[in-house]
Amino acid sequence: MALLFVCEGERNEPWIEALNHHAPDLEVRCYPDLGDTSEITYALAWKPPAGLLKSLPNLKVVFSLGAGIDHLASDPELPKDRPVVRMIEPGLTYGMTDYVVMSVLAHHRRLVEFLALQRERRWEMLFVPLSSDRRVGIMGLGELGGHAAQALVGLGFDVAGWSRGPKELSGVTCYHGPDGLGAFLARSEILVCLLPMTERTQGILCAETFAQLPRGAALVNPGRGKHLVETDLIPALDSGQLSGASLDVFETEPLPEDHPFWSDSRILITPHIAAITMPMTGSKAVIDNIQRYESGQNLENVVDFSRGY
Ligand code: NDP
Ligand code: OXD
Repeated sequence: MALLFVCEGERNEPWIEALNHHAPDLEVRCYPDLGDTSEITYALAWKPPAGLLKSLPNLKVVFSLGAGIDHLASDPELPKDRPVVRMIEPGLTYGMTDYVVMSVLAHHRRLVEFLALQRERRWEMLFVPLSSDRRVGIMGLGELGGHAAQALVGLGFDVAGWSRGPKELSGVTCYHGPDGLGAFLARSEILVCLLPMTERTQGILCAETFAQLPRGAALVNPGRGKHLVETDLIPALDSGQLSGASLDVFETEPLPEDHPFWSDSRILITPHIAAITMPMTGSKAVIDNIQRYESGQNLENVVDFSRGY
């Protein structure tokens, strides 16, 4: 039994060390050094080359190195008869909550405007409402959205969330489904997108959606670049319908040098680092699941391809 680690651009050593910390007897191979492919039973992957996973004849389970699985689903040859497990681990969950709290506070406290005033050496006391008077809306109340929502409730914000099916979360006003979207948007002064990328969620952050938000709302998108119709953002900012945006993900990554978002001071940009899977805690999640599987128990966090996440 061997586990194949595939992640372009990531250093392999911390992962080999962490996987072997939790499973000293596990043989870890790193792409492209496959060796005898018939010995590979598990893969832990981020954006594997198309067709690679299909070429492993005895693969039992595919583990996604990330919470999202669009990087696997885009492989037309992904072996869907094998379970695909998405990553849920504290590094991602707490990292994302940090990012969401930071971004919501930045928009709530008008950080971009204060920074502009500082550059002009102007002392101007812009009004900032209480957090309890600020309505934040989180699209996606799963592992990441749910945790971030609870943290914002803890800071006193008036938080709502929107999910596919009905949900109950302490202190959070919950909406769901296409029928709940309008009422959810109408109250979201700061809109955070933590949806997975699916056929239904692609392009959901568009002019039609922005028009349903309160005027001057802010957008925070750490979900996926394709959630946002990028050509709709600057017109919404120019018209005043949106006041600002924090974007961590983009249709094309890295964001091309000549992209208009770079030079727009109303847009705060981070390079897809809102949350990162940590080797030690991420490996533990994988090894725990392998041990569960090997002892005949059900795997946790298996992707349901019929709903796309
Ligand atoms: P989950 O699968 O745990 O949660 C997804 C949530 O979205 C669920 O609440 C689900 O509803 C809801 N949802 C899905 N489809 C719809 C729909 N059509 N309409 C309404 N709600 C919908 O995912 P995670 O929270 O773990 O991760 C979310 C995403 O965050 C990832 O897929 C990834 O794209 C992104 N991400 C980005 C990172 C970054 O660094 N920028 C890092 C990690 C993740 P329900 O509860 O009813 O199923
Ligand atoms: C993820 C990501 O999906 O980092 O985990 O984007």
